[in-house]
Amino acid sequence: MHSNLWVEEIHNQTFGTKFKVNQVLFSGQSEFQAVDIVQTVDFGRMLLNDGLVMLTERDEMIYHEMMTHLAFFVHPEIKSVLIVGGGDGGTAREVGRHKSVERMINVEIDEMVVTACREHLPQTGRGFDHPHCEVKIQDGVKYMAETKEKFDLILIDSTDPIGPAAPLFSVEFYQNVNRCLNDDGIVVAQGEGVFLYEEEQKSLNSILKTCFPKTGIYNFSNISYPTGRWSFQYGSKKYDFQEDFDEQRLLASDLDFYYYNEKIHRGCFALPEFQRKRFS
Ligand code: AG3
Repeated sequence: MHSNLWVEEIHNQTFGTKFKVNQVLFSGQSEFQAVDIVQTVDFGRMLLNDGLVMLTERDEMIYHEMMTHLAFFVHPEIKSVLIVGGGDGGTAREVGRHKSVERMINVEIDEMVVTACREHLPQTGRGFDHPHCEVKIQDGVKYMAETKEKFDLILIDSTDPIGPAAPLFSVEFYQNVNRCLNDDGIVVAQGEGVFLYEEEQKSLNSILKTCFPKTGIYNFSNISYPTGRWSFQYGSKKYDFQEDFDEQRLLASDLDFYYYNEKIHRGCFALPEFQRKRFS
């Protein structure tokens, strides 16, 4: 037991989020990034890639539910899902809760993340055990450029646009995403932070607008990411996340959520004025 061990995510050398830690469970350097799993005192186990907080057990449900479930209550029947990134398994776990899903492929570039999470982060790692989930250790950009398969839903569960995830934030990548979506398909992507990531939010939004007729951004709050206010962004060929929300289907569903509900679905699109102006 270390008496004074902390991990700190520093943003821009000016702002930090700090967590007290009991124990380091895994620490490795892959071909792509540093991968650490630590036991925090108050927030369960935590995954960090290159020192950036990817998740904690205490609040990962918020991120993974908000990444996954809105699309499922907008599109009438999602049968095939591709996850790009998501090496911790949390997104696969949430997708696997929907009975309509017949096929789920999770393409993750870094095998070390998958192996370490399966061993040290079963809360999310067990997501990969779903019978329909196929994990491919492969570069998502290359996979997207080469695959002939089409999907109803593509989820881009990436880290920030630095390091291995940088090519995921490009028009070329989203043109391939568009090509691999069925005619009523949807893409949802990790949309960066509301307060400290203005440029990242803007650039992803303009990429999505270039590639899709319908786009949108929605917010959620968590503990773990810098400033605790974060977004997802979607691109869609047919459905609008607000107009085409099937509230009755959500109310009738027997899924039990930690964060997501019908009021959150409607409310998460309400952007503060400073953020709304970014996208006009
Ligand atoms: N994806 C990372 C979200 C961005 C976190 N950024 C940061 N801490 N600066 C999380 C992967 C969860 N499946």
